[in-house]
Amino acid sequence: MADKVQKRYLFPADYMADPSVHVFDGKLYIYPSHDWESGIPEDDFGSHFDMKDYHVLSLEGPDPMTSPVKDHGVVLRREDVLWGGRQLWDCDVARRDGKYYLYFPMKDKTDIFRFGVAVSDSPTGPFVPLPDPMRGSYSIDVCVLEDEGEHYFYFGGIWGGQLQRYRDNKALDTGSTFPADDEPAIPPRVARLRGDMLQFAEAPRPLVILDAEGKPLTAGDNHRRFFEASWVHKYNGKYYFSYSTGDTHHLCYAIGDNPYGPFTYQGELLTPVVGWTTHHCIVEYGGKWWLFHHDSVPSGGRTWLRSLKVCELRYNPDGTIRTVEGLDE
Ligand code: FUB
Repeated sequence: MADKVQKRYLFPADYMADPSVHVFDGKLYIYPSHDWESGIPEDDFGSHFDMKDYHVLSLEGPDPMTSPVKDHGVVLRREDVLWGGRQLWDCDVARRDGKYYLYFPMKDKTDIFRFGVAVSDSPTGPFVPLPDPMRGSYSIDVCVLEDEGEHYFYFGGIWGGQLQRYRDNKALDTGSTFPADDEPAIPPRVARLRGDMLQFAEAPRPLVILDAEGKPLTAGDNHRRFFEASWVHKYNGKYYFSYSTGDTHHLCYAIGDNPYGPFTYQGELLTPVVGWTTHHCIVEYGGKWWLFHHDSVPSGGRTWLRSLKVCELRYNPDGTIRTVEGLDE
């Protein structure tokens, strides 16, 4: 049974999606994708998500449900990225030694998703991109977890996110290959970042999600298996990996004992919203936990024009998350 909770549309002035949220020096910053009406027809590759820049938003007060939200304007443009082609999708920002690193997926000039890094002295940018993508990077949807002095980079997304084109970090000669329904699902990936934050410190590893019997979720289990939208947070010493199931539209989560996993599937944290995609992040702020996500209600269901939302997230005494109802009525 899902909880019906009060939600707030955070930024009605524009269409934004895929929120990554961090609290730096006590202030809450939102790093979203910036949707717009490109006119590109909808397809299974996500061509209609043709985003061309990023903005940074900040919360100007203590309460995500009521405090004003400030737009700091454009902080990175498609044309600033020398190696890039199109589609600036879900980004994230991390801080180390007073510098801020914006990680973003973008298709290169051959239409292959890579990750870029852009650097700033401020959490509100502007961010200056490096001339080349991160070495060995592929696919989409980044989340960076800072944990005990290290930074862990989680990524991946199937279908339009191209993760099915890779095995053991190498592009398959055969192109896209999906496992059979009874085989383990395609896993998201995790890699520790180097101390300079600009490259992976190690080859990306598969992040395995297990069922209650300790078996990896299978590719045919599409109400539970990973599709895209990784996020990791820590609660009471445990690591929570949350993600979207894509074509079945659930936001789910799994719990592990360390940043690499394995993680054991727990359940749904947000039921399907209006719009094909569902994408979120979870953050503690002001002594409460918050779920930031998006839906397509304000655009009348146009799935490529999404709006940012927030609501409180509650835990049960045993550390499981109470499911939030995605529809408001
Ligand atoms: O915003 C483009 C894509 O839609 C994201 O990368 C996915 O997670 C989905 O929200």
